[in-house]
Amino acid sequence: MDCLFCNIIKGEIPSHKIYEDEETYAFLDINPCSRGHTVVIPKKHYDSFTDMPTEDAGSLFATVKMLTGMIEDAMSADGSNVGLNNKAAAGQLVPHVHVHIIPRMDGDNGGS
Ligand code: DGP
Repeated sequence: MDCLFCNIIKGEIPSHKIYEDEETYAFLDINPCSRGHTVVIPKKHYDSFTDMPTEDAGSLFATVKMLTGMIEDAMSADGSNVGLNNKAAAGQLVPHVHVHIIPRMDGDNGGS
């Protein structure tokens, strides 16, 4: 199966890597909503969040939680949107589960 995010993990498509461990990989979004917008993915392929075993969702969100704090510190952000689009009907464009971390500043007007 040809998956864009699996190919990013394998290094076949370049990415700006933020973090990697045995189970997860994080990189800057190619179309950022704000500076530091990061995408966190499991290394195991699942099309959608609801396809994931709870244990793998747990390790994904452990990485998301750690990185959210680190990214806020690095960007001097006041907060973050942390979100996941589950399946195409909800706006999921890439069918490999992923979580967005979008740093926010007080009064930034929703990134617009
Ligand atoms: P979603 O709509 O939740 O499926 O978001 C997919 C995100 O993935 C979107 O914000 C842009 C990002 N993206 C898509 N293709 C690439 C790519 O080749 N490289 C990087 N860094 N990000 C990508």
